[in-house]
Amino acid sequence: MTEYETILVETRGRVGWITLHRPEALNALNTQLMHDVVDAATGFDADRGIGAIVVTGSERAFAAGADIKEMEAKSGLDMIMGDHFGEWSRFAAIRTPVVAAVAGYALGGGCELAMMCDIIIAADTAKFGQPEINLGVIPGLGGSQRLLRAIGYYKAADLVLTGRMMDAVEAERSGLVSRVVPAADLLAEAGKIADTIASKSLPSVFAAKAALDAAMETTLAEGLRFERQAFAALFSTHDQKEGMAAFREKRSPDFTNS
Ligand code: CO8
Repeated sequence: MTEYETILVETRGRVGWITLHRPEALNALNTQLMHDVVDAATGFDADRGIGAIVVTGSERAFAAGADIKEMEAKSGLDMIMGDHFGEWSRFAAIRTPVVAAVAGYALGGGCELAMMCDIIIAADTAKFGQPEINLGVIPGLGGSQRLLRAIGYYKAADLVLTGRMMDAVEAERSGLVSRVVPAADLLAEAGKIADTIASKSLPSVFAAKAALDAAMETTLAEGLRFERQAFAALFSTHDQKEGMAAFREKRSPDFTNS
């Protein structure tokens, strides 16, 4: 397994784990960390032995945002030409479902990274926010777009315009967080969810994620068309026949990802 500078990576069964590891900076997302996460995630995505990915941080911070010290002296042109955003969209585009396991701070780019994942499990210690306005900027990795789609205009505007943080309970109530668990159970719960996803048939998991993504990005009519075609296409897989036969025979399916 590749050694990285800013993350820890391991495989547990069919789940790939990425742990952000810049403790000196509360896992702030610098360029190296972006390269490392994108490389590890796309590597897992290309591996048929992996059916789900977990991204997590430390007890104190999932990630406290993009690295302010790295960005501070840059010009607007530097930000555009350095393509500080582009590589993260490769992470957002991977086929494999990603579970974000969030404890502590998920701020700015940290909250945006969590929102590039498919399921957000929060420890009861988690704090979410888009505090960029306090720095004289605005969210730059989806905080004004994905957050609004997740929690609606008025809640998103409250966070983006005031820069305040919301706790795990408010985040779950708002629809940003899938489930809240006691901090001590966070990794075990995230692991269980990832194991469950990884036990399904890969073609149907990829199709489900693609259909959910389509819902975020297209009109209802186009999304419904996409869903219907993807649904029909799965009837040419072995696993559809196996899944339905297993139901009829009252046994667990033996999926072969084919
Ligand atoms: N960048 C760089 N270093 C950071 C960051 C950060 N985002 N957050 C924390 N650190 C560092 C601190 O500077 C400190 O380092 P040092 O000990 O060397 O001074 C260390 O981590 C510990 O932090 P604190 O001492 O501040 O810890 P506290 O417990 O007192 O406070 C907070 C924790 C509240 C999380 C506080 O650190 C904080 O407010 N951090 C900044 C949060 C923030 O504003 N995030 C948004 C950043 S901008 C952004 O994310 C834009 C995203 C889009 C960019 C796309 C291009 C890449």
